[in-house]
Amino acid sequence: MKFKHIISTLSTILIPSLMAVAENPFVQTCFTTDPAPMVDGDTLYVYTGHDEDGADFFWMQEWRVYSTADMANWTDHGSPLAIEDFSWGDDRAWAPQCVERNGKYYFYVPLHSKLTNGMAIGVAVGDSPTGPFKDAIGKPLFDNGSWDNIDPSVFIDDDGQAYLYWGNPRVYCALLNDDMVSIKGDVIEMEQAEDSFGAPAPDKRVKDKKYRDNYTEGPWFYKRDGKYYLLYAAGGVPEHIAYSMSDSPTGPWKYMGEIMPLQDTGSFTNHCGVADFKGHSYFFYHTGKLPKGGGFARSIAAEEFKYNPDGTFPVINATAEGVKAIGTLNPYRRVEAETMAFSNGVKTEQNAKTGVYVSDIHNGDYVKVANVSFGNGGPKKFGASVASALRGGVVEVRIDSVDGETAARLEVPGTGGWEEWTYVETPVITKTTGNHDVYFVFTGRKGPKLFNFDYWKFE
Ligand code: FUB
Repeated sequence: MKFKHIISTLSTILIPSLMAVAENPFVQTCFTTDPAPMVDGDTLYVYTGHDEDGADFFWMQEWRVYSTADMANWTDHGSPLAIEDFSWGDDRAWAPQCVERNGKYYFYVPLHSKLTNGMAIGVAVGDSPTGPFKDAIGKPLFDNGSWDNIDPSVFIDDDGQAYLYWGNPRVYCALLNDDMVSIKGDVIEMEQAEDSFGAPAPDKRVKDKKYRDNYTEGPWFYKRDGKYYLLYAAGGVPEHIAYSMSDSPTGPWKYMGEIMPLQDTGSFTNHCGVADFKGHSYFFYHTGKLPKGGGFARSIAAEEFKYNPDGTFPVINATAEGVKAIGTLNPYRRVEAETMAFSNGVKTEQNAKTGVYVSDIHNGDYVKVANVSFGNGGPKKFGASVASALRGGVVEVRIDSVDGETAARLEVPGTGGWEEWTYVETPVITKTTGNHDVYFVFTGRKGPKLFNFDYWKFE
């Protein structure tokens, strides 16, 4: 039995469905990094980097987006932005952040600049949180040939002034014009001192002196209840997460201590983002905890926390359980197959015709959808859009665990191509009411890929 399978099976025995969670790391279909949450209406989006399988450095090619309405089921929106969308960039799709202003979505990213051979900050713009995005200005937003220019974090203050923070190992701040795609005035380098960031900037440190902490990279800048927060990866490598607070958006900053101390995560970097969503506060970070994970194969995770009464942070530790569901999923409308609380074995792919779909399905793989609300009557029919260039297989719809009661058994035929989609239906065999975790367990011939899976629905 695969490791992930054992963990998931145990968790379904131990956790009743009303306590449904998105297990950490909460994306299992590929490696994801540097999570940047953004709340837009009743949805929380997370923008990420993407570590390539088998990488020996941060050779990252694209950024990805995931969303949730309930904190347990995450929809994979694929990659709406990649290195090739910036004519002036050629490498290192590092830590992003997206913010909304006046109905437009501004996607700030660091990447390697062909123009100066350093890292530069770019900005793309789109009309929706999931893109498509395009380079907003056809040139870098900031590019001076320095390797410091990574990890942009943008926040729009109550008076409309937007601020951009970034940097490794120095921390910089610039004001943005209202257009969000140009810098107003000079770039300010924040003074680093023991009081503000735990230690002076690297070139000003006294050799062998032990400092309280030190700023490294990955700033996350925002305001809450009138206080400004700057969270960051600290301590060099391995990194922990620390923070500073201020009464003003441009400092002076006061070092406040560690939020996520060093954890046994298998990743020597950490990178955080914070969001309040539907009355809860969430801390996002990354680890190397997926199978085959590590320093260049990272995965995003989340924890719920409560601010202390004075607005300071509690200490937050990494958990395998992740965060609890704060809503249910309606199975009586089309649900994308790439909406999931956990998966084992499968991957996702995307193209212009179909969008994102679940692929690489083999015998025994499965997808878990958490806290599905069947109501009192229960469904009569289950259907799914599937495609197979080979012989297809079966979607077993299991309730509450991979071995749970079978609610339906959908035969998937060969359709003549991996992109030849057909909608197949089957009667529900077992009456299912109330809230349950649903497992789509895929079975068929051992060895080959069985089919692709685009969306599903109960009726
Ligand atoms: O993901 C590439 C780099 O690693 C990020 O820009 C840093 O914050 C660190 O997480």
